[in-house]
Amino acid sequence: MENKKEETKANLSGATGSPFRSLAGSPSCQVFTNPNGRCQNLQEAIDRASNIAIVGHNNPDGDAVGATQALYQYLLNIGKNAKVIYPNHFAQNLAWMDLQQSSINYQDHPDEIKTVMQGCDLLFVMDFNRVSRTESMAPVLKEKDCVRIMIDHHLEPEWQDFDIAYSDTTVSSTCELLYRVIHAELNPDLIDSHVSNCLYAGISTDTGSFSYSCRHKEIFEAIADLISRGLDTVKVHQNIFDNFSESRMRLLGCCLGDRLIVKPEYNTAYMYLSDADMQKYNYQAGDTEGIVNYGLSIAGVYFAAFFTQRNNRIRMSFRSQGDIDVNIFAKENFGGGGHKNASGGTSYESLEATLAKFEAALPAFYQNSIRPAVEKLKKTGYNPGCVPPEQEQDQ
Ligand SMILES: [Mn+2]
Repeated sequence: MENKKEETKANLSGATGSPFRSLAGSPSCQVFTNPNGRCQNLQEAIDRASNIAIVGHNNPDGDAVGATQALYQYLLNIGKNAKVIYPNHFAQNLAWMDLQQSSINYQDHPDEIKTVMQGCDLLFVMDFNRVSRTESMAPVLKEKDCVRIMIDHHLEPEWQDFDIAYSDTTVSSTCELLYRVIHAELNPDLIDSHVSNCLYAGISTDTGSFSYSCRHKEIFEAIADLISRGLDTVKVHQNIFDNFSESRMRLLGCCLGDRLIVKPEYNTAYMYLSDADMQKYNYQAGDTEGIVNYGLSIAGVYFAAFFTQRNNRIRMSFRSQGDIDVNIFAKENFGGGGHKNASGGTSYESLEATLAKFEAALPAFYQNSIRPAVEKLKKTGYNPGCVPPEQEQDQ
């Protein structure tokens, strides 16, 4: 696998033509079938498999949990033996999707996961496109030799690592893409109410409750179809968004009340939480999810950042609107990256040094990106507020 890594998308084409095609009914979805792969057909791969492992990315979010659990339930519905695996914990408000409470995480159960991986003959990689996004679990995935299938919506997949890869960077979420894949290549009649609820969970969380990445009519057509298959939109919303712990709400209060810095001269706002803050508010997995977006909800703020310190490591989230390219900002200043409007990075410096570095980078970023973008936004008379799916490197 390692030497194959050198291959680029351009030279993956074999003598028989391009290994890329589009998904039936979804021209924006690229399907890669590896010319050197072990299986060319999704249904066939599932039919042949005895033990299936379904993996989500590190810090699994609503879309990762939704897509893995929807696929898991789908496979159970056809009598398949499958296991859902995550590198670490998901947030407690997503737990309802793991109906059987049978998923396992590498952080707590490394040996059990190694055993599952040894016995599996089909591996699904959901909501990420490079093995490194499973962090500490990556070596286990890297060495596993079996049929690998990726379904994902992020930029720049490592195509050659998969036998079949479905990639669409224009959809809202992996859950929306999985819905389309099931329709085009599997059996949509097997989408039951739980599959529907999980798919909707991923779609609604990756669009910030339908506030971005949802301008296309197909997303609502999919939801209409899911409702006819048993989706309960109210129940899913309540489970996810009205299910926070008291400590998460108080942590949010701390951010907004005491840790918010607004820089109107740069159309920028940022928040930070120190290790001590996280401890004081009894931080649990997922508690800081979405907090960065509060910065953007301030009038006149088009660039928001959020810094969280844990165990001497600082995670950064950047969000922007319009043409403000936080992918470049994250890359140039913090070696991170992601998307134009949603990026992240990591720092191992102190919180003070990291914040100082951020502030020092603001004037140049304002001149080069923020100011022209804001001028353009103002000319259009309204704020398009376009934020693509959340993806942060090093998350
Ligand atoms: Mn996603």
